[in-house]
Amino acid sequence: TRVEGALYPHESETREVRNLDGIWNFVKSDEGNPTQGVREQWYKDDLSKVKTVIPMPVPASYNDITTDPEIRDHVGTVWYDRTFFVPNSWRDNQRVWLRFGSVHYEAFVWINGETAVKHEIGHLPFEADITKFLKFGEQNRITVLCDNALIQTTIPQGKISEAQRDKGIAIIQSYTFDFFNYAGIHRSVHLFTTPKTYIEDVKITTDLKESTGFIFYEVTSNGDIPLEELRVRIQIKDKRGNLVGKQTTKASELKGVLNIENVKPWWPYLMDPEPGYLYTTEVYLEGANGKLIDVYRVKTGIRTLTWTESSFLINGKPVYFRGFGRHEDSDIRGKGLDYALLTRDFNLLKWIGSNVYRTSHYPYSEESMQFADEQGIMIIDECPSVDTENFNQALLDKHKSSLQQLVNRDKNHACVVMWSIANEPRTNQYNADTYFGSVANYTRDLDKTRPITAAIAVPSKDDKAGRHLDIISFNRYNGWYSNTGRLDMITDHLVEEAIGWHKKYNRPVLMSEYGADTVEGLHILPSYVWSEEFQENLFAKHFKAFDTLRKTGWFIGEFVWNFADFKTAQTITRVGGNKKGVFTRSRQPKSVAHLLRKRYFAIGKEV
Ligand code: GCB
Repeated sequence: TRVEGALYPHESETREVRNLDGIWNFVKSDEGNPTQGVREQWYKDDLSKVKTVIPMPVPASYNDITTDPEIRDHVGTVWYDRTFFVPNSWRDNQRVWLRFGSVHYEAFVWINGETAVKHEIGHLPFEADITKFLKFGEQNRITVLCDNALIQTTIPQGKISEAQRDKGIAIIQSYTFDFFNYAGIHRSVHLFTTPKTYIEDVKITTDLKESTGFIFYEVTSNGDIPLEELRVRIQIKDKRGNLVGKQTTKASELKGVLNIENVKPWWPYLMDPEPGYLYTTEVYLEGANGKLIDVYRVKTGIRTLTWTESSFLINGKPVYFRGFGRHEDSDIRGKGLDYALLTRDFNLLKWIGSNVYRTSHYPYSEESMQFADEQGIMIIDECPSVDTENFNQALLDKHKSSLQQLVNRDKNHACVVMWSIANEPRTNQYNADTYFGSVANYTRDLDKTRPITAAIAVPSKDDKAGRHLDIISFNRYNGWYSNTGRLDMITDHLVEEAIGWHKKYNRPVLMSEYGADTVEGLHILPSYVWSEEFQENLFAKHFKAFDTLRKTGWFIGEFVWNFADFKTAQTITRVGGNKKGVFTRSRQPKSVAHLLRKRYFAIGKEV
């Protein structure tokens, strides 16, 4: 099976990388006519020759860039194109690849009018060898069709319907999940080169024994040179660039293990004075005669993960998670990758003393995963399945595919400490047991080194999926959705529910969501829903329950919903979006942030 986009495009002495980010041309199909452009072959020439184009930034969601509601709320297909130059120097003896970090939800890509690659499921990378479509030493054209429609067999699910509107029919996209269905070319577009025979994948796992670290590596190559004529030379460098380990395999054997003496393990933030310590694994693919063929470097954090019926340990030490559910979301850019935002968010995570977040409710950018490795922020890595219902085979296949692509992409990240296979699936429904048994086992086959969880919202007594998980995560909005405004109905309910989960499944338990919508600057005393006072009081009642639960030994973490305010579909329960952020959408603290900061640092100091 083809390894889809397994390696992030890093440059090396055998690889060049070029970025196609910038302003592209953009046009949307007419409403209700998503196949128009394909039928009329818009990809055969510049889009500007068939339609009036507007400028559109890449990476970004297209929704909030213009002032046109028809673009913000568009359902169906949109088109992008641009030209780029390919130098003569790329002509010989190499492959040229095209790689997208993410296009939501489905993408078709043409190069100079020829089909180059297709991909379904947002938030995941895809790539293709486009050498044969290119004109070297000349200008080339790339055309992208992007479809945002969600139906019952997409991940996540949605529904499309028609409704009457003034002068015609409207296409309505509905979905039950609570974040705006932003669409477009969300992450960077890269062109990169590799030699004809190249490193296709590198898989790294690590282990520790006293002061020795172990790096297990497995390299996959692809290309014309037969495996018998290939070997790999591995070099491990420490953070300062000193060589601390090396090894050359026998021909045709592209795997092995290296020992690192006096190892510096990868630790989460506040568990070590130097959290996020990374080595570099340098992979040299060589001919049997030692001739250099391809080079790729992977950052490697050396750490172990272990889990029992009551605990989760990193490097043998129990971990208590102080975290957040988050979103990739900000004004104007929507879900578009933005380095300024990314850096600000990590600064805030560290300011508040957090050691973890869940990538609710889809995979986040590869750039953010690299950041988390370096900062020692742990990640519960979630696939894009949210609010799943009406379980069926087509959905199951796609759900598995999303996990296969996710594990493939993120397997080498030290920051990833758990896979989350779903958020709030309807696990009380018929078939949920076999469906999630299948998804969990499939994920475990892909990676046995990390535990599996899912964020569940049905009451524990009705749940049919938890027995397939290693760690139970539950979402509950005491004082908000249940017993709204009743601060006196939070602590005991929460303690009882957590105990219920542990009793039913005998697994470690964490709370993956709790919170209250809060309008920044709204003050009401005594505290009242939507006010900053209410958010603070509601958090304090949760803290009381968490402190009781922590004494049990099996309660392993608390995750606020949400890190920051974010945009949702238009509804009467959301004023300008979901306001459960501890930070505003522009990343400034609400008053609860200071309260949470005291708690997260106090707990962080205990370890
Ligand atoms: C949930 C969902 C999350 C929502 C949140 C809310 O349970 O998992 O996506 O945003 O509740 O605020 O309603």
